[in-house]
Amino acid sequence: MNNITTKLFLFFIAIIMLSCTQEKLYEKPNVLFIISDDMRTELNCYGADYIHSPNIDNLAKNGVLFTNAYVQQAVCSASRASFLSGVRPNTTGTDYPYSKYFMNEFWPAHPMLAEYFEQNGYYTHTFGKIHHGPHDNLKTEHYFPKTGLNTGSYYALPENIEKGGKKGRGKETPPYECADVPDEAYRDGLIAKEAVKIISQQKENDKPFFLAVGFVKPHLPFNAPKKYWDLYEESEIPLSPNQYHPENSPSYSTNHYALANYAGLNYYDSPDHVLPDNYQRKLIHAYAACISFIDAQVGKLIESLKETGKYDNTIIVFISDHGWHLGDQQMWGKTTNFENSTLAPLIVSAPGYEKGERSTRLVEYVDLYATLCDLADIEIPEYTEGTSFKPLMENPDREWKTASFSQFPRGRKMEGYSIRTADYRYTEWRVRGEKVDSIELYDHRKDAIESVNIAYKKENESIVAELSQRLNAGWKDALPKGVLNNSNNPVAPPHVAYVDEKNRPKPRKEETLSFTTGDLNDKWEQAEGYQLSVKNGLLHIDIEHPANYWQKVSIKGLNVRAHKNSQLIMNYKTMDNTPLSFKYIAVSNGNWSQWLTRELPVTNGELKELSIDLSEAMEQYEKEYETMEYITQFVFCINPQEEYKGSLVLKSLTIW
Ligand SMILES: [Ca+2]
Repeated sequence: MNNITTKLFLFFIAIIMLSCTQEKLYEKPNVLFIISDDMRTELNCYGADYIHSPNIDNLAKNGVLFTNAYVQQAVCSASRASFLSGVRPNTTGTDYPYSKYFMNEFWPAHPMLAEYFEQNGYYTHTFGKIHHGPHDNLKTEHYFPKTGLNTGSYYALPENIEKGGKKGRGKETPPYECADVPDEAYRDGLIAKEAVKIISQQKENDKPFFLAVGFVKPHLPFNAPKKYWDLYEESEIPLSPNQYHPENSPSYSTNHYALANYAGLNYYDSPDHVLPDNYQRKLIHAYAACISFIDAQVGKLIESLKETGKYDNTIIVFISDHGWHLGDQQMWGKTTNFENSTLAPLIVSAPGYEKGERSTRLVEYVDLYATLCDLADIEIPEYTEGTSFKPLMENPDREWKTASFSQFPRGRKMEGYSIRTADYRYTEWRVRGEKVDSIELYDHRKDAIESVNIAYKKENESIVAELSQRLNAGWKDALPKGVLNNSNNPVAPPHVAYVDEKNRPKPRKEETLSFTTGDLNDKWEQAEGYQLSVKNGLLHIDIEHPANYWQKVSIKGLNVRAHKNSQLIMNYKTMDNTPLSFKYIAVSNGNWSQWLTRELPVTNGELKELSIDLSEAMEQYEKEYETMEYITQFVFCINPQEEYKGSLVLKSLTIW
């Protein structure tokens, strides 16, 4: 080659290389991030062989299924705030719902996953339930149908829609529904439909895309079209092998509010707190139908990726936000530190990585942020507190984290911190983050269903000491060999619920509630143990059984300006001359202070007026949170817990 030919040759090589580099930009992988709600690993590919989940099973065949993926806090808001931001609950400061600190300080300074991909050149669009609550605050394009087709309810059957009233669900509506309706009669069908529409538009888009699709099932109520119920024979549905509160475990390790929010049987309807077998089968059948319903929606998304020609270059992630107790440990619900709540599905299919593999290594949902960045070759922000598990996508059996971490509060004063190692789950329930109130230990080699707490057995002293040390050393101490995490985030202040001030109506000077119709004002809500009814303009509050959960009778949607002379005035009578004690809390912006008690004089069936000075409640509140500007909710119980007989009758109630 002479000199000119060489130069020309090099020039053409350079052009080709340049165009390759440009091509490369557009070859960034797309991301389809699918989130289900309250779905534990009850999937066929996870070994629940009675479940019909062909589409998610296929996804697992094309990717890596993680058998030991744990959420950091088993409730929608805290879990989502954590994995969508890439930091842990003590950094987000979000328990339930989203916190003021998270919304006003953390989020504005740290992009959530979809926003971060947008900042890195991606087209982003989110659908359905991604965050918990603040949909309007999402910075990306977002689609969220309020209800299914032609209904104003969580339900599709006319009788359930009617029973649901304004709230759409509640004490009058069943915890499940089987309706012969199309998928789009429920929100998830509409969410899938809209996502398919946007996926098909990506054919023309030369930008890579990040689409997050959040389905709202199998969250209660377990409503699904009949065709998904028909996949199951109810008599063949397996029941939990572990239906009792774990032996030697503190009473607060479980809780029982979820089914009590609906009609039908719950924890208190049976002397041993275990539901009858046929009702358990019905509930699990309904949950399974919801899983198959979601599976079909996942199938639609993947099919449309294939039709659009984007499937081969798309990372697909399938997760939930936490697990669920299906009758396990006497529970139907979440919000615990047990395996049933904290273990959740995680399947990742990514072009160029392992297919059809399972990894038994411990991973955490907080790792998702870093992992997706890593797989898409986007810089992982240094403040994130997860670890990219891309190395497990290449080699699912390699050594990895030595522990995963979860936590759950009980009220504002106690929190359980839990560590899961390959062999054990160990939990410390701490009061005010310091004094340990109780501990739990389960040996997963012998007791995978967590049925007996063995923390107090003499022979376990040394393993308890070791696990306590590891729990207190924290997550940085459990990272894979050679992995460093340089995050140094401040510990968030105590949870103060976020309220969008833009949507707040002008506060009132006082609010008087009276009961002139047969309908309970939509402000009232009774929790487990209470029955509310209106007779001749009087509200009867009857205690049916003792209840250990904090929420009793609640008056919501108040908007009364608080001041130093604020009072609650009750026009009431007592029945049967049973002395009543009245325990109450004034609530502002979702924050509660401590319970205060007032004795209610017996009235021998005559109506009397009683004023309760709210200044002490306000002082308590202000000690813990902030200046109380409004009373937004009032919560009370009568004769709580052990002495539970009695009825209170109200003619009117005024807060000013
Ligand atoms: Ca959830």
